[in-house]
Amino acid sequence: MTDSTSPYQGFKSGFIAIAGPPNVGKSTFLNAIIGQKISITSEKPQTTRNRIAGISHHKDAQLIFLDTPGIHLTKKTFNQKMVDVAFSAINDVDLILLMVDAAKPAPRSENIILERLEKKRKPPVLLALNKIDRVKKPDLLPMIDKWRCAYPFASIYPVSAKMGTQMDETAEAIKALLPEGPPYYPLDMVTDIPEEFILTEIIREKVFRLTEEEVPFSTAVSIDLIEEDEEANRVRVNAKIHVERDSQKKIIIGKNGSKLREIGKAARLEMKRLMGVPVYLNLFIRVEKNWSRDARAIRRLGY
Ligand SMILES: Nc1nc2c(ncn2[C@@H]2O[C@H](COP(=O)(O)OP(=O)(O)OP(=O)(O)O)[C@@H](O)[C@H]2O)c(=O)[nH]1
Ligand SMILES: [Mg+2]
Repeated sequence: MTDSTSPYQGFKSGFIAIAGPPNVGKSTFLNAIIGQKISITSEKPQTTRNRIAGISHHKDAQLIFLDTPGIHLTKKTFNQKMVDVAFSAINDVDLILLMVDAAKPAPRSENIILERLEKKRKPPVLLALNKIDRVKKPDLLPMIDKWRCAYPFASIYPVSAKMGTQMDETAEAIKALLPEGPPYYPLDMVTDIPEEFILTEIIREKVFRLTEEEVPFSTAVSIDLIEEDEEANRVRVNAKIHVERDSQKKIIIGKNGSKLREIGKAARLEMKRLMGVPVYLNLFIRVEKNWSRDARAIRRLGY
């Protein structure tokens, strides 16, 4: 209901943390609801490592979504850091969008999330059952009933971030749950992350998608140079791929440099799409022994 005495005239705004276990489609959902790719995605878990804001502008609302790393049980220093990032992002928001994979039986990590939320009992939690394109219709209602018993959710929405199913409906439900407030960000802003960070993420995504086993998880990327060459109408980017072992460096380079070329080409094309000009990308590989176990190295690499 619109309160005529409200300074915001019914305009809704607020922060929504997208949280949940790894690989359930949180980043895919963020990109779909923003209508632009700002957060990297992959078939592997633990793709997202930082809190990434995406701003969705409506005529009567501004929804600021925070994509977060997947919450999971772990003993590894770096993974624990990622989980901490996720929990700290859900601390200070107006709404939590808890996302789970509807096509999978619930793993334990959902329980640790619900237990934490239970203790706080605020803010409201909207449950999104994602990947319903993979669920048989008759299975859906019993699943919703099961979740309804697990926690007092503000509402439950079956969605498919990949297919774009029920996205508008979910956005409307989110809007209804937000307080009235001002638009916090300028109307042309879609994210708060700097371009340099997006470039590192693009490269990291290609490593995630094009390498296997422990290699993606041992990879971090840093940018050494972004230089606009106005005359040639292109941008030069020098970046470093950090890995933990010599064997991983070999894998990323590949036979006669083929893997590195593949990573470079995929990254370059996406950078061109993002920046609107051709990109000349130079990739270097550096072995930083066991960086993911060393808190200082983790910080140095931007986490
Ligand atoms: N079938 C199907 N696949 C989906 C859907 N949404 C996401 N995916 C796929 O699920 C995988 C994981 O997606 P991400 O968006 O990277 O998942 P995430 O939750 O952000 O993962 P982390 O960052 O690792 O926690 C990718 O292969 C996506 O294409 C969906 O609605 N349906
Ligand atoms: Mg993600």
